[in-house]
Amino acid sequence: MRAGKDGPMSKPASCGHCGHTEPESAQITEGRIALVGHPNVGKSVVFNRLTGSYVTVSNYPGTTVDVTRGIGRLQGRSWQVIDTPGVRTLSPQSEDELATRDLLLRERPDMVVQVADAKNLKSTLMLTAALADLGLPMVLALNMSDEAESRGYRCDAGRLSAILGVPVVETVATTGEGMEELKAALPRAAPGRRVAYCSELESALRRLEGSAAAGGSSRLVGLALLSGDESIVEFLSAPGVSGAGVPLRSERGCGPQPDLRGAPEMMADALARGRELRRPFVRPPELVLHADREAWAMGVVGEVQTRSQAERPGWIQALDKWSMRGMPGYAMVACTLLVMYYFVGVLAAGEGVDFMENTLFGGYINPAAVRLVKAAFPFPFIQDLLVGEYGVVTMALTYALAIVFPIVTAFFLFFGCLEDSGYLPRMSAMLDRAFRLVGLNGKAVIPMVLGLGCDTMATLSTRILDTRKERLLATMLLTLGVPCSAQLGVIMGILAKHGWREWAVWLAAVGGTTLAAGWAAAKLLPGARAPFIMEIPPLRVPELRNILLKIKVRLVWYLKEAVPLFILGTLALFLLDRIGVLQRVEILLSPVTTTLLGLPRETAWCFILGFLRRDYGAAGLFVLAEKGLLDSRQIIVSLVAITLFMPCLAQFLVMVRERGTRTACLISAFVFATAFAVAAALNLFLKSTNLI
Ligand SMILES: Nc1nc2c(ncn2[C@@H]2O[C@H](COP(=O)(O)OP(=O)(O)OP(=O)(O)O)[C@@H](O)[C@H]2O)c(=O)[nH]1
Ligand SMILES: [Mg+2]
Repeated sequence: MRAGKDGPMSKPASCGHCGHTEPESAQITEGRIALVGHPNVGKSVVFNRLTGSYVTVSNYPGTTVDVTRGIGRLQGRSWQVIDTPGVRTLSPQSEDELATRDLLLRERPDMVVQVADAKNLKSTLMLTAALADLGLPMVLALNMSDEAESRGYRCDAGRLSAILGVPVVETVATTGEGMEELKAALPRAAPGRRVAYCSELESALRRLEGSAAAGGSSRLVGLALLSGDESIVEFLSAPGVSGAGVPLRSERGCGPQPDLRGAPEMMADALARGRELRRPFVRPPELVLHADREAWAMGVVGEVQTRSQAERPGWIQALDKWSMRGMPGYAMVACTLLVMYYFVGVLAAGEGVDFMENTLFGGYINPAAVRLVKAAFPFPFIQDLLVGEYGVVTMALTYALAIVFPIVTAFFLFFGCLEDSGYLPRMSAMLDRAFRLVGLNGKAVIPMVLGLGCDTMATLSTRILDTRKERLLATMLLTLGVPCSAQLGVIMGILAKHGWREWAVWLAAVGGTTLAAGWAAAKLLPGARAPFIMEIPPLRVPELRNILLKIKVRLVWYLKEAVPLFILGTLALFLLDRIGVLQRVEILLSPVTTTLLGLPRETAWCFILGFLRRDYGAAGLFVLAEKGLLDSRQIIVSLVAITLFMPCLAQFLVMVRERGTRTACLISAFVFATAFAVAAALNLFLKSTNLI
């Protein structure tokens, strides 16, 4: 079974944060099952269970930001299973929610499995009501029933099923409990019983459905039109959309959809009618709808759920209590960063790299490779190509495997634990105030922290942000001031060998530049900052199996993506060196490297490699620093320049896809100029003050 994703990361294992491969679009399937539900309720775990593949699972809302498809054999038949980004309602607030809503409208999957958090039955049912308005056959999976039980919740699933008119199954996706029952319930999927809204809303809805224009609009589309949901207007107005199977009929089920291609007048009429019918409402229809669904959901909860004495709170609950409270909360953020520094910077980048580089590669692998190559190839050119100064083994593989590999392994381990613990959303809440300074809210902490893992993936995660301005700001700040795991590890490894002053200057230069750029851009860019709303998941002890799986997927991705680029860069350097161009490039760039930044000429190739991958450039500086070719001032200046440097190639390509070519080029040019301007100013400052 395999999985694929509708995104730039859809190539096999093209991103370490996703474990998906190409969709099996060619495979004939019975139909499509969409997994839909609130963020962070276990949809991706269910997807992995149904398809036998792996997509990223983490304990924070917004892990899945794009639609992922896989094939599952259920009840002896092949089905296409679709994992979707989490949605709170079917009136999308962000790009990831939009992807789910549009998928449901455009593709009309044959079945929807609503995956829900059994602890939050009221909000679950409010989404169930919206899905019933969509009219697709559905099954409700009350997931996380282990946690619900431990908190004293009991749900009468049979009674709930009778009320909703759909099969209801209690599951614990992480252990697989209830999964067989879920599979067995799929053939019984049925469209949910619709909620009867207040007469005002129902009559407006009838008039909208009855109008010639929206003669077939499903109840959900009608409600969206009445609610003034701008995204539905955009969706309906998009060329060719109606031909793609928008449910323009009021009947339930998933029968053939009418092809309304070439009916833009009908759309325009429906939109105008929606606007007209909104007018007589005293309270906005969307508020009326929300209140009606809430009242219905509360009534159902009262009928089917009971709560007994919950388990006594343990140490996790105590930690949870302190993690978002003033000083203890900030102290926990500082501790987390400190642990990361010691684990990744001191242990992995110091001890780990020292062992790999000097003992394993320096003592055994490289000398053996030199002997082998010299014996096998009596040609100096080949010998230099493989084991010379710019040799594939002695440079590319040594950098990739001896320097960067131990660092990324440690980082992925630390990061996996952080992701799965549920601490990231708590950190978001604590840092909300700081992020407001740069025109963002705490929600942006997630892409920013993910950027420390991989800026490319983090650029995709900006989809969880609510406004275009926030997505643009976050993309810019990720490119400018957030070093990826490998680069950060190398930087920490270099700085760990120096004193606190070097650390402080690097941090102040990078942090100060990022804050200043964010603050100025927030003032200049039009648009507003959305309020900070994020569900805080329970703190959990990370599951070892998931952490190991994530590390494996990410390391395979690193080896597949980074190592070839390291080899490519080294080959380019080797050839440039051979034809004498490298020295000329070093001379050509010396007005920048030597005069402006006060660095040795050799640093030029580190920056050139930085275009391919920033960690490769940083690894070059690491080696120059080890050889004693850089003094303290030069180390700080070069590290500040490479930290603020351009996005790597992969990040640039994702930026083009997400924000457009023009914006990606503008951001890159701005970041490039800022990196060198700040490094040059820092060089002058350090020279004149003798601070270091
Ligand atoms: N205790 C418990 N934890 C679960 C269960 N199902 C999932 N989880 C955990 O819940 C967290 C979220 O799981 P995901 O599968 O990433 O959730 P999702 O709905 O795909 O989340 P988004 O993609 O962010 O919308 C992870 O830490 C899972 O290990 C369950 O049944 N019980
Ligand atoms: Mg997910």
